[in-house]
Amino acid sequence: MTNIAILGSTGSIGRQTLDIVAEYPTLFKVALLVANSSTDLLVKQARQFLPEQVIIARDDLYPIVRDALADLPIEVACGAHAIAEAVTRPEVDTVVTAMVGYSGLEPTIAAIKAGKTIALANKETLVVAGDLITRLLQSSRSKIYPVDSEHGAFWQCLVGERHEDIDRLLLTASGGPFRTLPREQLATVTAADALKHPNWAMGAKITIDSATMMNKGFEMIEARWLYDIEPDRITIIVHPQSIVHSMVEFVDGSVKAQLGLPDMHLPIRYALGLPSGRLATPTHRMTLNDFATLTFEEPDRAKFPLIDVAYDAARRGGNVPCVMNAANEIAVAAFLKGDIGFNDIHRIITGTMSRMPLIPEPTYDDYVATNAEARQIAEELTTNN
Ligand code: MN3
Repeated sequence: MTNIAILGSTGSIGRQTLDIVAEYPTLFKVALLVANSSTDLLVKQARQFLPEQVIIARDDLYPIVRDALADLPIEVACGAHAIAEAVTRPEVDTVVTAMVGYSGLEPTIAAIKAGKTIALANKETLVVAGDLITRLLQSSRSKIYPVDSEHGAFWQCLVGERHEDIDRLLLTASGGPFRTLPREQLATVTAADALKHPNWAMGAKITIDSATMMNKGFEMIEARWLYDIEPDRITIIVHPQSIVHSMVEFVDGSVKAQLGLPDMHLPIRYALGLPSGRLATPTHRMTLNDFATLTFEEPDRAKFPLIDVAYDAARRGGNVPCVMNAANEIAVAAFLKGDIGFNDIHRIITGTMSRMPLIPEPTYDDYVATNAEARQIAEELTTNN
């Protein structure tokens, strides 16, 4: 029996993780549920899965959750520090990090230091501080298993392979909702347009990241740290059907691909099965006849300039990807509110990156300070628009 902590249980990945827990009641038990602000769903999940502890991140919502669970023997807490403490408790084996953005960093570090297994859905953790996380993993018995479909695909393609036999990683991308839209029209698209993802049902933030293709830049950086491959050996390929979840090309010219339906339950199930093996399921079979045509194309780097911004940030390293991530969080939130246009996201990110000094080898405190400062600059660029 594996005891699971789910950080971000009311979001898309969190809810699908609970589907898997319910599917295998003899394998998994929920030890901890954490949500940012969705109190009703958090309470409902707590009543169904009966964890030892429930945490609501926002302090002001604490009384609502506490009162709603008062009749049950569930400990209720609030705030970021409670989350970082809870993931280190002995009753937790695996931490599913499915919260949004920078907030994933602190609890992930705490969980690694405590030797927990991490099922990593919060890619921003590796974007912001991949070097720090990698160093911490080297001095811990903690393991990171990726929940992202592309990185789960790399994992599966690399089973039984030697690191020196990898030539490059081929990172597939759906291309998002604006793949075929003429570039001139991007200036006037709305948040509602951007939220219509063609293949994947996801949360709002990652869906906008997918529309700008910042998400693919993040995933390139995530892969760089997970698989110890330089950014220039990771190639983004647009594959609109999202059936090939990613590929690895080896030094002999052979390419391995992992295929599956575009359903996040698959990579979550695979990550939760590691390191033992795959979790059998009667559902989710793919009929290849339904996908007789699989197509691949180059990403349009002029239309989606954040791809090159991400490669540039990855090559420069240090605190640069942290700055990029912070500015992106501010810009995406402003775009979702309708305060800025789609192309302003790129303007705010590059504007923030040009104003922030490089710290080549940041400490954890440097990352905290960089994140705060970059957010402030990005806010200024958002309002002076
Ligand atoms: Mn992905």
